[in-house]
Amino acid sequence: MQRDKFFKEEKNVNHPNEKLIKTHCSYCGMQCGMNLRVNTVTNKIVGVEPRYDWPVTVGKMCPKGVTAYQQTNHQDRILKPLIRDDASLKGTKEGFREASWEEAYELIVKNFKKLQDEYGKDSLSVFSGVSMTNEKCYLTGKFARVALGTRYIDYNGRFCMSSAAGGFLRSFGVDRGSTLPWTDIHETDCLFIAGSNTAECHPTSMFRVWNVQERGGYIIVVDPRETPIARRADLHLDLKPGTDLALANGILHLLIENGYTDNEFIANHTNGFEETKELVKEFTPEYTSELTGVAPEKIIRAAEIYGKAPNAVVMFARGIEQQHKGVDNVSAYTNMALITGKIGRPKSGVATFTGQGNGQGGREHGQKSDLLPGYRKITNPEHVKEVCNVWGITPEEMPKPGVSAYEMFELMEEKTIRGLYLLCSNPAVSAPNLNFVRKALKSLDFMVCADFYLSESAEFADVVLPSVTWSEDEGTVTNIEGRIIKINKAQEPIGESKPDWQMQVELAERLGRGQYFSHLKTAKDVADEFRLASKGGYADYYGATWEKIDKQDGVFWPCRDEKDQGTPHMFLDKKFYHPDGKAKICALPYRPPAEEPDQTYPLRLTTGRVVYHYLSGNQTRRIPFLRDMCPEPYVEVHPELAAKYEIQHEERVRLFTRRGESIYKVKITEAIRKDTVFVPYHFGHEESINLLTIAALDPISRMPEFKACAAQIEKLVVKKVQ
Ligand SMILES: Nc1nc2c(c(=O)[nH]1)N[C@H]1C(S)=C(S)[C@@H](COP(=O)(O)OP(=O)(O)OC[C@H]3O[C@@H](n4cnc5c(=O)[nH]c(N)nc54)[C@H](O)[C@@H]3O)O[C@H]1N2
Ligand SMILES: Nc1nc2c(c(=O)[nH]1)N[C@H]1C(S)=C(S)[C@@H](COP(=O)(O)OP(=O)(O)OC[C@H]3O[C@@H](n4cnc5c(=O)[nH]c(N)nc54)[C@H](O)[C@@H]3O)O[C@H]1N2
Ligand code: SF4
Ligand SMILES: [Mo]
Repeated sequence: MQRDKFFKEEKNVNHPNEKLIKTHCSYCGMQCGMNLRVNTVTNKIVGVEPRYDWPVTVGKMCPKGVTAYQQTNHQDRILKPLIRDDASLKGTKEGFREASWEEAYELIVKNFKKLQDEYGKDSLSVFSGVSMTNEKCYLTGKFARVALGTRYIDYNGRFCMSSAAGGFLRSFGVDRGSTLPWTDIHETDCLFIAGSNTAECHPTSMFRVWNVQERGGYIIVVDPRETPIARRADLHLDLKPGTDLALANGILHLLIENGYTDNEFIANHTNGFEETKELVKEFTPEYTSELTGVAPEKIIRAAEIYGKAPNAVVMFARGIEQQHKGVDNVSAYTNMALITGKIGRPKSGVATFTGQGNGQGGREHGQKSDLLPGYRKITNPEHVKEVCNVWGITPEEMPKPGVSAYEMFELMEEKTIRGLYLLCSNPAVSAPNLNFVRKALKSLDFMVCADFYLSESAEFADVVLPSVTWSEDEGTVTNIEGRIIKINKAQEPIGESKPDWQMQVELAERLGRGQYFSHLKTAKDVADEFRLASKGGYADYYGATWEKIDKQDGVFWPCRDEKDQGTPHMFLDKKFYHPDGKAKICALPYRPPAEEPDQTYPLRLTTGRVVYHYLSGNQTRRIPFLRDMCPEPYVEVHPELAAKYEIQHEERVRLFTRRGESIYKVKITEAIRKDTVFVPYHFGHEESINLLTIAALDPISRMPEFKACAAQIEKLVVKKVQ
């Protein structure tokens, strides 16, 4: 029977006063299919149901997804613009008053103009995020470069996907997070998963993961913690944080030694094999074990399973990417697929678990300091010309490349950057080395923050603009697979909130740049211009019309024209995107984490997520069920380490590094290495683990090393009351 899935609105027969709006979850890169339930009398969202007709997640959702609808009409929504008159209250929640849009815009324009007149165009900056649609991400890049005319724009993907992007660009010449569709994954023979807490962070991938085992295949997990996926895996390589490059080289060594290479594939489709072979020679199981702390037998077994598997997928996430050698880690694990030829065919390949909802599309279309729409380079005159043709500016008017996210804070602190337009990110929680970052935000002359809830970062703003949640606007996002999908509007914006693209158009007009923006009256107008701007770039979305997306259950990029149905599998023709059509096998010498444990800081601190919260927690800490399930952060400590420090389960301890300190409840668990502690990062103010993390940046991706630094624990001294 032909299923009729091409209409957007369904009548909800179980609830006569409701309609269903087909859409996807607001949170992670899985972008699970859901129907939002909308009351047809009040026209408000009242609930959610999973979508079984969505091929990627087939009716699965996680605790965040099933409660995501509660964000829209939440009591904490900002309903009108907020202005703070007393700058001395910056850094607190205090001192905001409601204002009209006109007053807020006037104040922003006055201050932005004043700063640019006095200190030049580049005194302003834009810091954005990728929980937004492609259209909004695209327009944010144009807003920075055409409306503000500044070079300083970057975004939170710098803390998220930038190392994966850098590694894929180097290995393949193209950065699409997955070389194959998710609907292939359960049919492979081996999943090699490094640095991904899949069960908590991409939970709706798990039915495919377990299915691999059920079909007789193998799961190998690389993680310093015994996460839920590691617990049931066939092999858990419990390495020391920050040592992945050594492990990958050790596995490459064995794959080569034991004859698992595909020599024909190597000869015809790759470069760099001989140097790599030479480099990994010294990474014997014993030497690799010494560096990583993983038993040699486990390394041998991992190479054997991966090597023998007819099909295999190498997967990874932030555990390997958020290191100051994240790009090298990505290329090193990618080498496994390249030397064995397990890529460019169904059921085999390489994939990163894309983090944010639009972590893929949001990095392709101009929010990054050096990129323009369609993944074009701002340093390439041809690329600049192509985008200028769409924007209607001259190449001379295009700003130069800026700097990465963390480096923007450095420029704020030294007063090179004096104004900030922040949207869709909460860096006062999520950036590393927070004592410094908060100081940088405080030192700004003028700051605007667009958000739908007052975030910890909004507390530093002079003006807060009420944006809408994902359910009050429409557009596309690109999911974990590289599939462009459609987000539909379920409800009108509440209060006076507006979508970000609309604010940017209205601000551009008031900044005297209306000629480049005024034609954009709907999200669809932005979409049409955006597709055109991506046309001809390698992330080409031109053929991905909303109609086609609806009809095909999404469209994989590149999709170059009306006839093109998109590209679910990359490299089927064995053509990579480097000029010679070959992939690069990279020879990558091992280097340790930026900060190794020593006498004063003998422990390794690593950070990450729990299933109940999302990123900085500004959204999920407000949802009662999620807050109840995980009300506060904690530090995971192995029983032997706890015994050594004489600390008990649930006792509060001081955790500190060279950069900062905080107090956490202890969670004693055998699921962590004895030399490592872990803290989830979803909490604000004095609870933020980023007060302690290190801003050691990867030389290529400029990704901070969130996953490894040196730390120490101390019992709290209880002062006796006199
Ligand atoms: N519940 C939930 N889901 C989410 C998110 C969320 O905030 N909450 N965020 C989304 C986003 S934006 C992202 S980026 C993804 C992140 O998804 P993941 O990368 O899976 O999540 P993390 O918890 O950051 O880290 C993954 C694992 O890396 C391990 N790890 C730490 N150090 C190392 C190391 O040196 N090497 C290796 N191999 N592993 C290490 C940690 O123990 C952890 O289990 O999740 C997405 N999904
Ligand atoms: N220690 C440590 N730190 C980390 C990480 C880690 O593993 N460890 N992971 C890093 C990673 S992978 C990531 S992705 C970052 C994420 O860190 P952030 O960028 O801070 O992520 P969010 O909490 O999603 O912040 C988004 C903010 O924008 C708002 N928002 C959501 N949608 C919209 C919208 O459409 N428009 C507007 N204007 N606002 C919106 C939300 O309410 C929220 O306040 O954190 C990084 N920081
Ligand atoms: S897995 Fe990700 S996209 Fe799916 S419901 Fe959970 S948070 Fe939403
Ligand atoms: Mo992320």
